[in-house]
Amino acid sequence: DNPFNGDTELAVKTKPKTKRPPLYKVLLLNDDFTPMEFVVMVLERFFGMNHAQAFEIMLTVHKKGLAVVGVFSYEIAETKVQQVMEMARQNQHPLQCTMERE
Ligand code: NFA
Repeated sequence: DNPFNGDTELAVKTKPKTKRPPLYKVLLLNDDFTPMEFVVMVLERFFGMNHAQAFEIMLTVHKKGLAVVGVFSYEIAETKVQQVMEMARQNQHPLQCTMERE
C-alpha cells in the first residue's frame, strides 16, 4: 500500500571501525627498602625522565603508595615491567612494577 515502507524501517547505524589498540598503565609501587636514588635511576633509565621529573614521580610513589609512570601499548608496557623487575632483582631490591589496562 505504502510505496515508501521499505525506506522508513530499520535504518541501523554501523560504527566506523577505527579501533585504537588498548593502552596499559605501568605502575610503580612503594616499599620500605628500595633506596630513593635507585628508584630515580630506574625512572631515568627506562622511562626517559630527567632527574627532576624522576625525583618528583619517585616522591609521589613514596608518599601515595603508587603512581602511574607511563602509558604504553601492551608490548611496550610488558617490556618496561620486565626491565624494572630485572634491575630490582639484580640489585636485590623489593621494588615492584606492574601494568594494568587503562
Ligand atoms: N619508600 C622508599 C624509601 O623510603 C623509597 C621508594 C620510593 C621505594 C618509591 C619504592 C618506590 N627508601
